[in-house]
Amino acid sequence: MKKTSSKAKASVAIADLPSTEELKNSIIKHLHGSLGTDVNKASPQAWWRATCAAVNEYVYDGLRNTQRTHYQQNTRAVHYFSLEYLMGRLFSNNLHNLGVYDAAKDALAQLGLNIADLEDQEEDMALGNGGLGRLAACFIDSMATLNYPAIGYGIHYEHGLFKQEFSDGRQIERPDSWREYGNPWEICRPESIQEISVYGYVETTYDLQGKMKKVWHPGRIIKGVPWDIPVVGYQGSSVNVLRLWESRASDFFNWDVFNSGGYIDAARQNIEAETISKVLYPNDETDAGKELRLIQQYFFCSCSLKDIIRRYKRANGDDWSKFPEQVAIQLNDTHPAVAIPELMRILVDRAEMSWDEAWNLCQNVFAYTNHTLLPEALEKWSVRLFEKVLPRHLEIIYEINRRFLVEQVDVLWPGDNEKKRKLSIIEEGHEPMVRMGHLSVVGSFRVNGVAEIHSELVKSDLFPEMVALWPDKFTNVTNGVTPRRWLKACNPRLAKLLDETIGDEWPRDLKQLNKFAAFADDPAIQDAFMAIKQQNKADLATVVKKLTNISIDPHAIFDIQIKRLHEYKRQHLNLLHILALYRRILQNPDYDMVPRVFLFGAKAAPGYKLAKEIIYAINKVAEKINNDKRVKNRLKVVFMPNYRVTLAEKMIPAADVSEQISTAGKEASGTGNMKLALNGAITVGTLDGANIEIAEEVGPDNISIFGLTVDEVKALQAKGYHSWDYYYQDAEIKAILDWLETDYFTPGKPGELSAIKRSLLEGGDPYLVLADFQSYVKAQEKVDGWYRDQAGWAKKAILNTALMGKFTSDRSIEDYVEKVWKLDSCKISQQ
Ligand code: T68
Repeated sequence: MKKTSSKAKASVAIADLPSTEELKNSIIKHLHGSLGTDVNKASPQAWWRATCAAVNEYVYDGLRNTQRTHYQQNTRAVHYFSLEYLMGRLFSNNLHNLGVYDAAKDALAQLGLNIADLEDQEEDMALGNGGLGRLAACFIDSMATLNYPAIGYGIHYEHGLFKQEFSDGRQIERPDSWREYGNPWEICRPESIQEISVYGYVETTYDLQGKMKKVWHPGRIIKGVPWDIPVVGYQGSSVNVLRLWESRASDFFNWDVFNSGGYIDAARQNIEAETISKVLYPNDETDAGKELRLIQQYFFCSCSLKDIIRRYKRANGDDWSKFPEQVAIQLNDTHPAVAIPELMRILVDRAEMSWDEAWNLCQNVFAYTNHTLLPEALEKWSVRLFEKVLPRHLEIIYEINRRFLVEQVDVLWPGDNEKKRKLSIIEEGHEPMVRMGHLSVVGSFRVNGVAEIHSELVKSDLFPEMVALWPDKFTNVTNGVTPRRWLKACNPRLAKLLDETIGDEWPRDLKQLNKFAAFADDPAIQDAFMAIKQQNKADLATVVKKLTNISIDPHAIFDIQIKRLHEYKRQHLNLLHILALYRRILQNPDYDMVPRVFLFGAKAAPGYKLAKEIIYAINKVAEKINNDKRVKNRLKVVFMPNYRVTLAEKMIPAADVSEQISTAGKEASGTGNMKLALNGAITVGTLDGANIEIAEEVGPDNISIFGLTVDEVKALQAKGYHSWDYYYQDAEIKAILDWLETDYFTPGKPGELSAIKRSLLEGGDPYLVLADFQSYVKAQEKVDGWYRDQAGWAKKAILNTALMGKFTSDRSIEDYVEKVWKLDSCKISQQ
């Protein structure tokens, strides 16, 4: 008899899903048999681990079925190369995707346990900085859900993104040890260990026929140990794998040193090898340029390529001709671009393929996604460093570049040295640099940006000459988010209302949400929708109280800005608006505004001084406002500490207003904007990144747009932007900036908050905060007006949810499949 839990759908990869009773028995079995403890004395940790183990029985079933099917059918697969995966917690995600969340909840309840308490036992898997890393996590969820043969490759960092604490309002970083006591979702695969080389020198040799051969004599050999994390597709579709590499000292190498009496040296080299996967670099949108970072990039690319080739050879032997038919590799930004010369090295030096044949093969395997136009984020490596770490790869890059300049650039622009200088993979100068963006474009068959406008700017502003060379190479794939995590799991109340009104197909077919638009004017649905928002806000108020001891009123507008802290994202513009409101209240005690709670969540890169000053300023202003009786609760400001996926899941369902206020042209796409609108928040935003497409979908009545457009930004900067003019001509701006210099917010310490003013005036206000300020204030006044009409607001909020169907990561993946990967989906057969 087929046994399924009441709610579970027939799944593809997994034959029999457990009933509540079976899950309960399995949890107890694991409590005894895997955890060695008893129901009477088990800690919440032990219960959580036992439940994970019970769930894994089904996950592993799906994993085996998926892997066997892919192997038997010898499918073409995509290999997603990313230095970051911001997974968050996996417990409730896996339960939801398996379709056994309710069964598990009931089973645990019967055991006297609350599932939410167990969820809180799990540390976030924070192996990423922000949008780029979270996008990778959403994508692997979608690839599994849509049954695409796909594998994610990355680094098994021992420490993910730092934990953030505040001390007197200032950010303190603490190490994150997400797997200190082991992680129940990962499987170590010592049978698939790889060894990779770094450092050393290249010898030029000649064979008997006089043919030149380059031999790389590495200085160090490092072992890569793979950890596999099963990626469970929705309703158990496929169970794919995220394979993360951990670095270890090579046994072979240590043995040598050990024998020659160098015990301490061997230990030191062990430590160095293990350093590679120790810690995630906490810099988003900046190029760290550090040796260890380059080694991290090469380490995971080389391990992953060897893994891919091992699997390919198992099916195809030494015949390389089918490689590009079987293998697509997606480079998540330029961080894994060193995979291009590495594959060339393997083909030319190891497989002894001709350069032309190897290059042809390479160019049909790689595709590159660009995530930024910010100059400081465009990766460059000094030639000197490259030569030290990867001497043979540098030679290969030189040869790729030489041929590119001769065979492509000089053919289209004969004798044009300026073009060659601009297009060269090697940037000339005092310190010559390898440009990883150029390398990625030259070595890939497709290049995409992550939102319509961004993809246009990639072509017009970043690589115009490359477009002239290869017009068909460039395309757009607008980002998306998985509705399983970002609606179904994080907002169960709204998910239930949707199930009841439009059916339960929306989590795998988000366009179905369109049907919800028909209810936008229905008073009963409006009431239900607003009641859900109210409950979510009350829940968040409890979290806020617990984390910050600040009391907030769930009836106020919850206005949320959650994202990494960066000048271009303009958290300081938000702060200036808060100060303007505060000042208006002080000047006019009866100032009429809908009470608003401004909530922030953001980590600043540890070395980014101004970003940290902005956090400090927001915290200090918050302290003052929150304790000022004259405000009469019209304003509250909360900076949530340690913003991460798990906190996002609590904040997003409770948002009324979503702040998406980057300088136009700077935010490649944004994905938080999608999550918030999907959960019924109304966006206050600039015409930047995916905001433009969100505005197209929801329509101008349901979004509050402000500020300069990309073209206006360019025109203003071309003509010369003078932020001082705004300071002198706008009394409100002047008063606010001057206020920040006094000791009003930092009693006895004047000047403590002056960094913001300095950057906006002496610093020239590079992100046009002052230019957009009044337009922003008006957009906020519009929102305030809208909120006074609760039925009108409910309609807008409902329409935001209903019209966000485009922004599922399933659609993004289908776009990649069609425009880039050309994959077939593969139905998994059960054994
Ligand atoms: C983000 N980029 C974009 N970078 O800023 C965002 N960078 O607009 C976009 O929606 C998102 O990517 C997904 O496409 C990042 O998150 C990084 O985190 C990063 C990390 C290291 C180095 C450079």
